[in-house]
Amino acid sequence: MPIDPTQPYDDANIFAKILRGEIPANRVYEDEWTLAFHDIAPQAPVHILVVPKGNYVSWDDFSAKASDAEIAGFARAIGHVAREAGLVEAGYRVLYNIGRNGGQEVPHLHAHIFGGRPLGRMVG
Ligand code: IU
Repeated sequence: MPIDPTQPYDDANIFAKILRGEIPANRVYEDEWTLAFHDIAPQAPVHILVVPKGNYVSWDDFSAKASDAEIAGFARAIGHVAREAGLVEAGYRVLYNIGRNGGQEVPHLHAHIFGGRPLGRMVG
């Protein structure tokens, strides 16, 4: 069920629980700002989720409230994870589902990294 992107942050959401270590995830990377783990229902040979550690529901929330260091750390982590997953040469896709129209289901901002096969064009 897609979420309301303007809802207050709910710290009972599944990614908050993963971030607190309350439930397991197949983690691939962690630093001061970011955690990355394999998606539980992969849509491509590589499907990794990258989440900021701060409590942000949507991109709107993150871009308005996160510090420059958090935003830079998150962006660098996405690049690092894609590189470590061996996706740089063949290419990959980074996707954010935001809110109702975007089809977002987990109310903690996350980037999907897809790779490992041709993904097709989404625009143009
Ligand atoms: P969305 O962008 O909010 O629609 O994507 C949520 C993703 O979280 C989706 O790809 C799920 O397979 C994934 N996921 C997960 O990796 N682990 C979980 O426990 C749950 C969802 I719930």
